[in-house]
Amino acid sequence: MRFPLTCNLAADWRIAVLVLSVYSVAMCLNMFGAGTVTADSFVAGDRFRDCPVCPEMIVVPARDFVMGSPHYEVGRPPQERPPREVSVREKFAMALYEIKISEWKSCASEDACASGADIQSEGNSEFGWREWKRTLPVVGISWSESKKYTAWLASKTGFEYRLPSEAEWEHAARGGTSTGQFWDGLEDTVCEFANLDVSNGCADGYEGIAPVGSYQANAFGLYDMIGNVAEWVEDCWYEGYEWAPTDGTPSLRTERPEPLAPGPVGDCNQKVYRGGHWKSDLDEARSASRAGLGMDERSDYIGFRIVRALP
Ligand SMILES: [Ca+2]
Ligand SMILES: [Ca+2]
Repeated sequence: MRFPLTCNLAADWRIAVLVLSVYSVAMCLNMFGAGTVTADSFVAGDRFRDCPVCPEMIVVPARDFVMGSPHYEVGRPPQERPPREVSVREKFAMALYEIKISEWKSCASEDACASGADIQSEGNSEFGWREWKRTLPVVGISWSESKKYTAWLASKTGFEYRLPSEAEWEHAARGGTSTGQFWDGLEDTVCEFANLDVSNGCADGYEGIAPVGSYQANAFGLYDMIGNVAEWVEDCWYEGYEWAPTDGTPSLRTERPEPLAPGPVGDCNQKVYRGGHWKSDLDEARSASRAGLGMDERSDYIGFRIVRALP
């Protein structure tokens, strides 16, 4: 009975192809984030990318940490105080690098991000940012414009992409440390970890912005959290942490909890940016250091980095 045997072999072969195809599709869906991957599937340090032009992400652990300048850092500006215990309750994913020019261009090419004409009038290059290598981080992007990028990524992937809260950012920058910088703070080691102003004495070959990932990562595997380009976060600007949330969410408060309560009032027309940049001295390039700028202002010092919630 050779005929049925041939039939069975052919059928087996077709089933094998079918199973392989279904498996491949499932793998693709998982790879691009449309599968049933839950937060429990991720562990800290996992890397993934939700689409071919999406930034590479790394999973940051949930943790309690002390946010702000510790008491022993004498003379720190009041906006870094009072130091307080903050609980980042959920692990999340953060872009390994500052958002690159090439990544911004993917958004701009779909008309979802600013792409030139309106920025050109300010005398910059074709796309309104400095066009060196494609691995350079994008700068000259306002806070409002950076939000368009996260909205584009969210709609493209179906995942919650957004700017980090200031608490998430500082937790990620510290990488489990409580010192001024995530490295040991010795002056002769600075040049291995951060692209800062030439006055820091680094013969690193970059007087301006460096390609992302040119310096060593912190303990969470994140590059350039300190230095290179400063990074927008979600929070409104405020002069101190008196009324800032302690659960890892952004501070969006514009009024005191009670009219006569002491402490600063937030200004949501200004947003916080973090980490110092290529023109910063060491004092500015600390995990606790913070600054604010108008939400529609642009700067050659400021780019951004994104996070994604894990479902
Ligand atoms: Ca440098
Ligand atoms: Ca940076």
